[in-house]
Amino acid sequence: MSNASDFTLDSELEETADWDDEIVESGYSGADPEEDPTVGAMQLAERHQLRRVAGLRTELEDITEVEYRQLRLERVVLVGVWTEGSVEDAENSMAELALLAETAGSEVLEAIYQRRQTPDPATYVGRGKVEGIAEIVQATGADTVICDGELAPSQLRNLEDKLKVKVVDRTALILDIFAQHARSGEAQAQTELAQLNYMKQRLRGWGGNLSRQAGGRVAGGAGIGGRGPGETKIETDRRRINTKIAKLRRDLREMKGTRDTKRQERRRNHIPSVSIAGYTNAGKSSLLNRLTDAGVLVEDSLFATLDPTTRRTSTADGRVYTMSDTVGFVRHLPHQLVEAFRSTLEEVADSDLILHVVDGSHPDPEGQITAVREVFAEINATKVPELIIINKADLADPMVLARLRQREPHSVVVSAKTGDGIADALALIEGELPRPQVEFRALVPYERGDLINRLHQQGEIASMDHTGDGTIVAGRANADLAGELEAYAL
Ligand SMILES: Nc1nc2c(ncn2[C@@H]2O[C@H](COP(=O)(O)OP(=O)(O)OP(=O)(O)O)[C@@H](O)[C@H]2O)c(=O)[nH]1
Ligand SMILES: [Mg+2]
Repeated sequence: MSNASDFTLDSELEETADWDDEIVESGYSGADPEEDPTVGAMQLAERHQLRRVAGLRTELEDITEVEYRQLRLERVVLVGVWTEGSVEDAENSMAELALLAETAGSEVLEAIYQRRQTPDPATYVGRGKVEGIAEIVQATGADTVICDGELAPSQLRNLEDKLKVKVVDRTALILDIFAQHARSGEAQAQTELAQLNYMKQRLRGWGGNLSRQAGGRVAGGAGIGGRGPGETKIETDRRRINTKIAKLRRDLREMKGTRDTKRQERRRNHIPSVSIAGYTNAGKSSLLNRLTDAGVLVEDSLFATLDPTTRRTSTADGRVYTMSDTVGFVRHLPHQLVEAFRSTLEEVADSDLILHVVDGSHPDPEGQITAVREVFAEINATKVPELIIINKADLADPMVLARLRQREPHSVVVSAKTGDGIADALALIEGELPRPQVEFRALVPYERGDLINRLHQQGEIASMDHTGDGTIVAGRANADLAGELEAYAL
């Protein structure tokens, strides 16, 4: 590696142009601040204003020595390590990191990635490349470097020592976006839980310092009497984090209880449920609005929706079912978030049908599908029937749409924006809803109008005739309702 004194980035880049672990500068250079604000940008302004006042909601003022920094991201340089796949994959990954950074409110000044077999265990990028990055950081006046992965605490520390600016990883960035976007008590608690779990692993000096200060005790175990006066600050911090985590888990269990009750009620009434899931920004909320007039927040931003919204709707023939929008997924969704949002995600696993929304205009829609299915597997949702909704047909390349249709035959192409394909999608959804199991034919007296009403909402009516003695009706109903109709069976 070059000496600091005679090091220049240009010669380094030239010298190493053919090396396997070259630094590649991607074309991405952030949003143009001179541009006229778009409607989307104006909608975003509200969120940015909010975050300036609030900062990180889970700021732990009472816990000292916490490695987790407030992400006052302003001017950032993105750094990635590209280990597999094509150049295009690497650039897509960096473009996504840039979008995430901008969603968090920062301005992206530069994006650099390095090709390596694996990230360097000490410094993430190759040790020889850290200086090059330091030079770029200085030249651009950046105050933060964001690395495209989940880094070990020691990697973050080593990089900060060398780069002299704040270094954060992709996981911290996503957690920060979630903290900014969480509205309901439940989403806030879930996000805070994920942040605390992330922080817990990053207490300064965790490990090394602890064993030193504990006065000769073997590293890895506090030993007898470890809770006494010899207890380190780090250990106190850790204990306080654990206490907070335990409280959040209790609160979340309570909130889950309320939700479970609602869900059981739906089950008892045999109301089928449809979940809308998919990659973040694919158009899930737009689709829910289009399909049910839900009026849910739609934003050209990543992770706009954190709070699931459920709407009652009905089929063309009047059967009631519910449709829910949920939190979006992303490649390598931090496991802390999957854990914390488990109860929200359980609803997806528990539904009767998943509408898996894919953005047909995205540069890598197949990659999105794969990433989303990985999360389905993690939350045990793979057994739920899945209908792929290829969205943004108005923007997408028809060739790409054809390619996706071929790969995913059980799919429908729509535009939530123009309404194209929405009628087809609805027909497919209705066809996929679970059918009531029991066939019946009955003469229902006119004073039992309540049964006919329930049949309209929960059953399938094949024929209905009004006669002098009552209504002769035939069709399918769920077991409960069929049981009640038994008394009037023909
Ligand atoms: N051109 C076009 N834009 C669309 C379409 N559907 C959604 N959008 C836009 O895509 C962006 C994201 O839409 P949302 O509905 O918020 O996406 P989401 O999947 O709910 O996103 P998150 O909640 O952030 O995960 C918004 O700017 C929408 O206006 C479409 O069919 N065509
Ligand atoms: Mg949404």
